[in-house]
Amino acid sequence: MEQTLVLIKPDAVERGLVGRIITRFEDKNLQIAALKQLQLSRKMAEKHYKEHREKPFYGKLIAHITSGPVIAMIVRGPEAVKTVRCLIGDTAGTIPGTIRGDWADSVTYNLVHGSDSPESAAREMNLFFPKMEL
Ligand code: IDP
Ligand code: MG
Repeated sequence: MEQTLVLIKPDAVERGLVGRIITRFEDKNLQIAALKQLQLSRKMAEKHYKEHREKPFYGKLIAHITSGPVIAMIVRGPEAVKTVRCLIGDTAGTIPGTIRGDWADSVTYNLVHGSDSPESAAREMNLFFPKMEL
């Protein structure tokens, strides 16, 4: 079984989409192995998104992810990294039937984060759930 990190971003929490987003993962028979709500500090946000620090949208990205509470989850199942990314959809939210494709407001307010590889998943799970035995 593989594990991956999912963040339900502040726009989704604000819009009351938490339950419906979790249901998308559960409907695909993925398990929620850990879950917590937290407010990201700037330092934590910068660590999480460090690969984007030179990008033109970086400032907006950090401002958004620190703007309110997020839900952090470890999602578990066969090929969890890939399956979660498929359920989330593309970054811009152009694919109907995916979480972003159905509900995202824009590329900045695209509701949810999913790790992009098993290596990223390991790093991100350790960042958000440092004391858990993964
Ligand atoms: P991903 O979340 O689909 O993996 P990344 O390329 O890793 O997409 O970018 C991280 C986050 O940064 C995206 O989810 C999105 O919120 C934001 N982002 C990415 N590209 C753009 C852009 O071109 N304009 C504004 N925000 C962007
Ligand atoms: Mg990414």
